[in-house]
Amino acid sequence: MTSTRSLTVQSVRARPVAVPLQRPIVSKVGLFHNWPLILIDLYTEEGVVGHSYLEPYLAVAARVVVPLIDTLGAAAKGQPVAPFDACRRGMGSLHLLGREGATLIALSGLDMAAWDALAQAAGVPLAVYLGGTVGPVPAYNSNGLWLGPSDGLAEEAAALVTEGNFTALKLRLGRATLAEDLAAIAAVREAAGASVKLMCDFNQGLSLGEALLRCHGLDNQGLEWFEEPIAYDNLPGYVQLARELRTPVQLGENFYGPRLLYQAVTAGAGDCVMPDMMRIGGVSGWLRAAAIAGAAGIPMSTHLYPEIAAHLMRVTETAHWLEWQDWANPVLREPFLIDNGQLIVPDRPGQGIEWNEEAVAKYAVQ
Ligand code: SMN
Ligand code: MG
Repeated sequence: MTSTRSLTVQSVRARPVAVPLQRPIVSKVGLFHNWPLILIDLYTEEGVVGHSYLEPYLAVAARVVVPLIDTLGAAAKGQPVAPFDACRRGMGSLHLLGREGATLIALSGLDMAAWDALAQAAGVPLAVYLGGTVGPVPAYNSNGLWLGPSDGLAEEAAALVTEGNFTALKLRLGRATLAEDLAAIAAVREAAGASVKLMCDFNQGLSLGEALLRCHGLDNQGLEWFEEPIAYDNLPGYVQLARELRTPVQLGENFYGPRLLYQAVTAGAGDCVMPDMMRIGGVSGWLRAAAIAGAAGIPMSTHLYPEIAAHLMRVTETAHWLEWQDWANPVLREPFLIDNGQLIVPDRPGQGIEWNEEAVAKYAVQ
């Protein structure tokens, strides 16, 4: 007996775009004026089209990731839309290229589109399809406060709070001196209000020795967390930082797959985790990672991808903070809404995203 709700893959389309950023990213991972996205559409024989996007940081990444998506999509033609099966098959076919990097990024993009298609076919929001409900998700505004000149921080902090009545902001740290980091925190607090929570992100910019000095120097600042002070895969270094510091140590946006999260959690390398959808393995990878974090009692936050991440936070046992960035808004027909510092999961089938095709044509990358 075949289920009336089963879906079959017909084809996959992946289109690179580069959207303008309202506030350029000035960070230890690079300077960006535009933000590249890869828009994925998964067409099914039943007429449902699953959507997802990837944020590969570098425009050049599309040259590697798009052909991988095309290859996986062609191989999936005629197969049921079954993300866990597709993940196993995809890994099996691509493992010779390695299980991480572009391989997992391409698989994650297809995985998110597949879950979107399934929830759409069921006629319910993804959060509901996964056994949860739609509603608000506590978010912090991560749209600014980069490592640019510090004299602009106060004004920007005030504007970032106002954008959605936010109660929490992320500030990038790791300036030349401890005094400069302390001054940046003071300027943001003064402008945003003392009650606003501050996450801080070093983007792996410090050596272990520098991180120990800098983070001890900032440990009395009441920051929400120290994110990625050192290279993401230096787990012994993270163990030491987490042991020595009172401020929670946050990492995870660079974990490729749930196994790396498992290794970090079991090693005690950090106090909280924040997987990234394109590296953890899409929705399937997130669900597996969330089970590990939940069993360990480790708070789990999101990294980028606020729309699909919001659905997942509604079903994540140790859900902590959603990272809000509006960077995909220019190509979304109906951007998600923020209300009182919370991202509202819309009551629409699937993930709830459709492309604004005029904008997609405008920002297309050839
Ligand atoms: C970040 C994200 C995207 C670009 C640069 C830096 C950062 C974060 O690591 O966590 O938001
Ligand atoms: Mg980060």
